[in-house]
Amino acid sequence: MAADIRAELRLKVEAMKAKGKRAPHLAAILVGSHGPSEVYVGHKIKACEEVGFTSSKLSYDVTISEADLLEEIDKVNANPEIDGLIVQLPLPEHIKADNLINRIQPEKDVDGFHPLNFGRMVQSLPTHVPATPLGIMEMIKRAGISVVGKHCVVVGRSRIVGSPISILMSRRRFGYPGGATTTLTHRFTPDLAHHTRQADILITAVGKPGLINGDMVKEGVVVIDVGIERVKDPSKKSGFALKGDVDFETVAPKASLITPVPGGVGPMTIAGLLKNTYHAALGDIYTREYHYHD
Ligand code: L34
Repeated sequence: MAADIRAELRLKVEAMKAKGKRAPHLAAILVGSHGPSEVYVGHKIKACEEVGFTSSKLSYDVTISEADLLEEIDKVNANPEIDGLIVQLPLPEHIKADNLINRIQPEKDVDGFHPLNFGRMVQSLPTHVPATPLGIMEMIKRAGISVVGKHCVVVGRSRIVGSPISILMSRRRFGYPGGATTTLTHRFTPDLAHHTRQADILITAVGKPGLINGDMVKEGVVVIDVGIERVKDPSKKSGFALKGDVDFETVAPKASLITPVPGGVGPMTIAGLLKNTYHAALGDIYTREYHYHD
């Protein structure tokens, strides 16, 4: 599906260029040398190349000050040749992510993290929807999964995934299926399994490998695993294996559909980011018409 989205965007970019417009341009700020972030940003840059976008990887030493980073964001904001800007998270301890995110011009905030964009999403208004939830909604739509009236259980209430996906699944907006009864569980939920067993659609975004096992789901469940952790594995050349929140071996036999890790939500997150960047370049983020589904 991610490859399909990239192919669709590639055609749109070609059409844009044929009309004499420049290609969409994504800039990504990366601070320090956090292994997974380097991999993820690398995949984002590669995906930009594949669809014909221009990209800029803006890498800074771990010692850079917050004030200097704010200046770098101001430069991107003022650059009319750049449509989208993301600040890859996590950041070093001495930098407050919110201060950087709040500085990004909302039209260029293709992560959808700026309070203005997040607030618009909560109000069901046209906006940049965060990339991972957007990728998940796109996946649900393309898989033809029926959502309206179903019970969706979300595990984890993060700002990047859990909170926004719980809102999107309960709504029927942004052109995506929705209208689920949604339960949002988190670290203070007693008896997590009581809730997960009721899920028609289970979305986990926690970062605890194996948190969800086969005893915790019902037959026929649709499982979307957003977790991605590096677990020591001496048999691998890298020394680690990637693991989601879901114990695939025991859950997959009961699931009607399940996403793998890797090769599931990760590539769809990148597809979501590309979609947002395309719309940032078109300039229709706040005026776009959305259509209801199902
Ligand atoms: N600002 N920070 C910002 N925006 C985001 O949307 C993210 N996220 C999360 C971490 N920090 C962020 C990502 O980009 C997670 N994330 C992300 C992006 C891509 C992939 C995974 C997470 C990805 O490419 N996953 C591959 C395997 C990657 C590997 O080999 O390590 C996959 O197949 O799942």
